[in-house]
Amino acid sequence: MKTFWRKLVEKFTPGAGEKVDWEALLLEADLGLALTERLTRLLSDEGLTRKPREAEERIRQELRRILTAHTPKVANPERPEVILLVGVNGGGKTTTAAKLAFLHGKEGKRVVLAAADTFRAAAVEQLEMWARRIGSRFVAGSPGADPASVAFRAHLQAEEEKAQLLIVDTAGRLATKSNLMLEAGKIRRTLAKRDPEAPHHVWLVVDGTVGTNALSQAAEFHRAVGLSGLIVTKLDGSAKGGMIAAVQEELGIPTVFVGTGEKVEDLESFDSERYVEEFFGG
Ligand SMILES: Nc1nc2c(ncn2[C@@H]2O[C@H](COP(=O)(O)OP(=O)(O)OP(=O)(O)O)[C@@H](O)[C@H]2O)c(=O)[nH]1
Ligand SMILES: [Mg+2]
Repeated sequence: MKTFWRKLVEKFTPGAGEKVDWEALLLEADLGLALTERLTRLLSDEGLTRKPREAEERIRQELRRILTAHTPKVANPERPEVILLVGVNGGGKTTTAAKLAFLHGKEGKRVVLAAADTFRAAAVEQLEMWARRIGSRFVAGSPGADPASVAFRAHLQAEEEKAQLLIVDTAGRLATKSNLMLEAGKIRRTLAKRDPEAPHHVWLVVDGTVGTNALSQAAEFHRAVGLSGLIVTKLDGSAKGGMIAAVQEELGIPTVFVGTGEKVEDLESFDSERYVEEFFGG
């Protein structure tokens, strides 16, 4: 996502001394309608629309402010911290589950990976293969089993084994499939029966290359299951990443990690300072 900003500024500046079309530029940077409108109004109110340098600085300031407005929740160390991953097909949930397990495993935590995607046999095998490679514990259900029961059993096992972290991978689903969205809600409620604080995190995994479509995905999943964070994957590709600020602005959901490749180590904690710098071209 490193050089798109300069290209957009060029594209939307008709000529020397002329007005930059900020609205079109910001929309194309995937900042979404609400944030784009607010920023455009701000630039115009402050008389910056014809001053590209100052305008850019003002946008930079505003993005920084939006993105540093959150503080992560601290989990109770007595019980396993539970991460539930949800999202549409192919966003990168299973890969991200493995990446998270690897990251926390490196910190010395005992991690259990649960394959609550009982829809596709290949999905279970995919996670099992990762678990074996990373050295994480692995829990799965039989094909067609209730995903909520897999999550329940995985929590039981994580507690028995005194694991510090349980990561629950789920089947990809479209928000329009109401039965599947209800299923995601059921997984969430079932985990809460084991521990009222669980799941501590419900993170939506979205493919960064889908642009502002990520915003509608986030809105729909948030309505159905309630999200506490966003993981944006495939930022190593053509993604502009503007949706990270858009989702924070419109839904108040912080981005917690970003995926930067297909390898297990290609996951980074979201760093808002770095994000803002890279957004404008590093
Ligand atoms: N380049 C790149 N590829 C990624 C990243 N994260 C995941 N992928 C790839 O995206 C594809 C889909 O990833 P999965 O983890 O299987 O996605 P999923 O959300 O579990 O998919 P379903 O289970 O079908 O819903 C795989 O080929 C991954 O290697 C990333 O950060 N960068
Ligand atoms: Mg998967």
